[in-house]
Amino acid sequence: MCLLIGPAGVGKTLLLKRLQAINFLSKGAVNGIGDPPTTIPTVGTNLVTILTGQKNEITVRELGGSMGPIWHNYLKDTDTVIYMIDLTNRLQVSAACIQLLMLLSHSDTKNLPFLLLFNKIDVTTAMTQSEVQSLFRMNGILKHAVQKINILEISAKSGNSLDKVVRWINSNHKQAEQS
Ligand SMILES: Nc1nc2c(ncn2[C@@H]2O[C@H](COP(=O)(O)OP(=O)(O)OP(=O)(O)O)[C@@H](O)[C@H]2O)c(=O)[nH]1
Ligand SMILES: [Mg+2]
Repeated sequence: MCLLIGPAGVGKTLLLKRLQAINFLSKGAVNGIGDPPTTIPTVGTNLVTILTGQKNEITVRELGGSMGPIWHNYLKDTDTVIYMIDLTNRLQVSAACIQLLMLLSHSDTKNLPFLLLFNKIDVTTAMTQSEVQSLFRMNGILKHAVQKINILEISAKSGNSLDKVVRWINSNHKQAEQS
């Protein structure tokens, strides 16, 4: 199972709705993706199954932003972690950074592939690469982390790069689970 974490309002539920509604395996799927469906803040967790290959389905568990402090209770069945950050929310940066560092330093995550998602790149006031670099000290975080970390800039609203998210989930998912 893939665990999707991040502070409140970063776009986790919208991402899952998009991944469920759109088949990103077929070329050109992102064209005409349509208006984003409405979301409400997630209470507890939100379990969603998405198609990641012609015959592959993977379950993703969103932990609502308010569940932040107890994320470690959900690591047991987790084989990949996605951490989402809102590029438009500068007030949330320090909390997001602390939570990310706690996740990366927890002993139970040391063998788990990590995907860092910077969401809402469709917004013109979104933080730029260099702002992210200085506010989050990304180089330092990546240098000291033991996990394999990939980074994507996406828009759950416009659909930008969501196909890459699906591919990442699929290729980092542990097939051994079933055997
Ligand atoms: N402009 C823009 N808005 C987005 C994007 N992704 C999500 N949103 C909006 O951000 C708000 C919060 O989205 P949610 O998906 O509910 O956020 P969440 O991370 O699930 O929040 P919690 O469940 O409370 O932790 C909604 O109004 C979304 O429409 C994006 O890529 N661009
Ligand atoms: Mg949610």
